[in-house]
Amino acid sequence: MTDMSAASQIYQSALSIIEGVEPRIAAATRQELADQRGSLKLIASENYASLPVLMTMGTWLSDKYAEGTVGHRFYAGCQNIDTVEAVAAEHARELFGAEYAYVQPHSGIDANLTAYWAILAHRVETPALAEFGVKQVNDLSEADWETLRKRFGEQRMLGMSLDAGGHLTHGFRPNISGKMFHQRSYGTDPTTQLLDYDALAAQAREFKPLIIVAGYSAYPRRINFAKVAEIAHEVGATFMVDMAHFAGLVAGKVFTGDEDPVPHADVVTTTTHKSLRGPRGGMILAKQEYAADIDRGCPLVLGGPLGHVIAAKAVALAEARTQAFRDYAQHVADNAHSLAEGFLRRGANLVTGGTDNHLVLLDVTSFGLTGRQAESALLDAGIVTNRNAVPADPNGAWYTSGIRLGTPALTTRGFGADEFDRVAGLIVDVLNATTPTATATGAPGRAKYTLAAEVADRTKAASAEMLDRFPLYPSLQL
Ligand code: DSN
Repeated sequence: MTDMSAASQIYQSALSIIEGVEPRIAAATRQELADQRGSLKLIASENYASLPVLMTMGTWLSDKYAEGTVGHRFYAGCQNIDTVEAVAAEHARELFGAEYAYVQPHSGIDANLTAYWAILAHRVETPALAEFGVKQVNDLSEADWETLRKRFGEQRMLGMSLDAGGHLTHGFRPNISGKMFHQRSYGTDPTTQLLDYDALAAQAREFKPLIIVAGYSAYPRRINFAKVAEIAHEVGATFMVDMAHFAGLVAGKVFTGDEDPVPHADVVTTTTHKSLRGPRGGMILAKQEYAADIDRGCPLVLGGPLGHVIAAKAVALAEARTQAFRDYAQHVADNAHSLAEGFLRRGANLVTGGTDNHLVLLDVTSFGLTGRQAESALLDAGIVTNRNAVPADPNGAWYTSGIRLGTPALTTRGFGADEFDRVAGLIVDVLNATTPTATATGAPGRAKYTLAAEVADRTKAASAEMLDRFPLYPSLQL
């Protein structure tokens, strides 16, 4: 057990030392703690890492360059980073039952980019090298290299559409994946808003992608990964799952069997800081046949590994192996259910009519608001959320018609089903008290609004009562 009064002293001392060098950074760090303590954090992709995880990031492991992999580095003196990386990878393999784990990616985007290049290397580059009779790309003639570069650019990817809850890194134009691949999207059934596996299968048969990506950042339902794997393998695609949002539910054994992506996918990517509750970072799990290509991630795509963050990943993964974490993961899902029921009971509309994971997507059009207005009004009342498109969103990706809400962070503080039901009530009250401001022509605006001040005050008081009962880092006297 960590001596938490010692933790308090450590952070007090660290902040005083930082204050002596750059007081604005110490002040912003203190203020961030105060802000996080004082608001209802419902951003589905955020959490609060444990003090051991946070402390592990604040060390001289940051100072070492270690490009390469364990035991095979481009720098001397990497024995301690080797230990750190090997421990993190061992925990990841054992926790998720993966054949192989790569713990170096700095973020989810980096993990996906590394995975895509590894899949391209495995599926396109390696066969081309054999075809051209060489062992490595440097041995290719200029003409053969041009042929291979062209082949990289011809590959196809099938991913979930953004308005159904997919992620930019699944082949969309604002992300480099959209510039690398010809992309098509699969969506959800227009009536049920649930993933349409038959339509996905039909698209896969017609489009014949190199990669099918499953996973989401705003779809409030579980996915049957066994079914998608069957489709992918029928059409000869590599099946990749981006479990960034729900890795904690996989680690905590809430998603098992067909809902656990690891046994079914060829490659699984994730972040480590969302429901998994670790440091900010990324990770890749894969079948052994992809290991050698993923190991080339640094320096192929990634900058030097962050030893201090990989160490914190190891600590977080060790925490995720405990029964306490499994209980936490179950509470995350139970609390999302309670939040959803709270909305439905109060007459609000939810995309797909509910949730069975860690997030809820509230359609705010019935309140006469855009997602942007709802997001801002909720923030004025001390509730931190983010706006999100809903399927076939009439307000587009900027203003949107939805608010995405997740339970991982407040569940870490100790909120239970009753508190989440109350949170649903507070949100409905705020949205009912928010009125769009008309534009100069008299049409309803999409950004500006007014919120009744007494409702904002009442909401802050009700939130403060719950936040006081479930303090963040209670042993930290800062
Ligand atoms: N930023 C993460 C999220 O909010 O879902 C994913 O990119």
